[in-house]
Amino acid sequence: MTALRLPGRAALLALVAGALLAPALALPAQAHEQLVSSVPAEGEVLSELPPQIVLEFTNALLDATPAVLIRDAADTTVYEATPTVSDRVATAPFPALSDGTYHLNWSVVSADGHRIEGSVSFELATGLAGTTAQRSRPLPPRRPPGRARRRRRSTPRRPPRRR
Ligand SMILES: [Cu+2]
Repeated sequence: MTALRLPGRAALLALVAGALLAPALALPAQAHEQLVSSVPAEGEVLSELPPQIVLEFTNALLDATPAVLIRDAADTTVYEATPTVSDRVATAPFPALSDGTYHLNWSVVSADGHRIEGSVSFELATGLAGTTAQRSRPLPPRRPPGRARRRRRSTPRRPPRRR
């Protein structure tokens, strides 16, 4: 009958256990749908252009303005598309891009009505020159706009040449 002598401690243990478990139990209810797999995969180095961008999610998607876009290493948008949504999967044609590193940004609405967004980084190493993007290397940092203007302004100040 030792258990009957310790009701206080048992109750305290139950409380502590409950307090520890509560946050863990609350998580699944708050979690949105997620990206399960993608083509290209995160961090993937592709030696061939895949035929399609494929984004697979944990649950069905709503066909509510889904969007994908690809940015190159200079953060220039080189591709934008409205993917086709079918159940848990969104697909879009894969563009003919030059070799380089890219970010694929996606935005879809999951079945619970929440818009979810994410980004997948990948690298193309096909040895081919693409048609959509001309550069395979990131652009050098842009010149401040003042420099070009200054040069243009200095031209009329030059003394006229002798004829
Ligand atoms: Cu959600």
